Amino acid sequence: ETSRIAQPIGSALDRFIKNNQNQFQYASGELSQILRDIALASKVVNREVNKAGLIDIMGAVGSTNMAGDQQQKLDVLANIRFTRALAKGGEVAALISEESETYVDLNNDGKYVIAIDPLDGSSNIDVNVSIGTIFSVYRRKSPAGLPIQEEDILQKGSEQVAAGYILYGSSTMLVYTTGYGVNGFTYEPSLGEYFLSHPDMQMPDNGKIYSINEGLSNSFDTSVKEYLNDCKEKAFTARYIGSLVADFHRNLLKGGIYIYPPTAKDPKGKLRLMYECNALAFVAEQAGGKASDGRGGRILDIQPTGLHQRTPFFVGSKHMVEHAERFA
Ligand code: P6P
Repeated sequence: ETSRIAQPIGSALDRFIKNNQNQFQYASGELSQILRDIALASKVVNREVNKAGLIDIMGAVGSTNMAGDQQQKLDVLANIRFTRALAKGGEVAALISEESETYVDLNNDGKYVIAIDPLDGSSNIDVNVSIGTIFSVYRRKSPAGLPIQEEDILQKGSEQVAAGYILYGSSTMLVYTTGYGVNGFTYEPSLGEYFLSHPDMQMPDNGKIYSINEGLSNSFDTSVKEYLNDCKEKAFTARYIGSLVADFHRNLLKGGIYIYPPTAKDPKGKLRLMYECNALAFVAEQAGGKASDGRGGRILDIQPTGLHQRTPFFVGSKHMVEHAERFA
């Protein structure tokens, strides 16, 4: 394993973006500005997540979000931070967020649309388990300067021009793709900078880790039950953190599959297409992995019909997803 020496001190993320400008749509630097805005907001959220136990921002605010989750104070804080950072950048026309029922108009002159889950898995904060931010970037279809149209908002995942996540874990990482591979940056809080720690991330083609909430298995389709039995016959390892970004990230590094299948409670699956699955599907494919609905339907090909629609989600090592699909 070559030692991953972090880049020299200085805004390594900025330098990486500048050096890879050709990988960003339109060399005008708008997309790279969006990534800088997201990185900046993540530094503020990281600080708030890390001190959540110390000040009264724990617990629920007594309202629920579109996922039906008890809105955590940090959910709301994170949504404000990312919305503000993206609004200030001026490049974003509209924002789709788990925390908002409708999309948020930011700037008609903006050329991009962002879908974001500002803090996924936030119910884990109280028990100090890793959580994440998930984001997708789309170019708007309608001309800049006009009001946002539905065609700008309900775009297939294959239309993403960038996507990624921030994992607030034992260390905080920013992992993203602009369609030219996947790169991981580790945050150094004492310097307030992200450093390129995982260049050109590749998801192992195969693996022996499966991530699924087996507590719900009585309501799984037979095909999922049969696949899980196959994993157990092969003595695979069950790892389920209950925080999508953390489970996804571990599988990206070590190989594995994450499954959120249809259940009695969520017949279409629990996870949201626009701001959870599409981004991770783009990252997975760019790292050599696969993301489907478990029946051969490519996540990135799904034409959305609603901002908060759900989809079954099978994502991870290519051969593991393909094998799981054979049981369907
Ligand atoms: P369950 C968190 O609420 C989340 O959206 C994902 O981060 C996580 O993988 C999943 O839901 C956990 O859901 O039903 O297993 O508790």
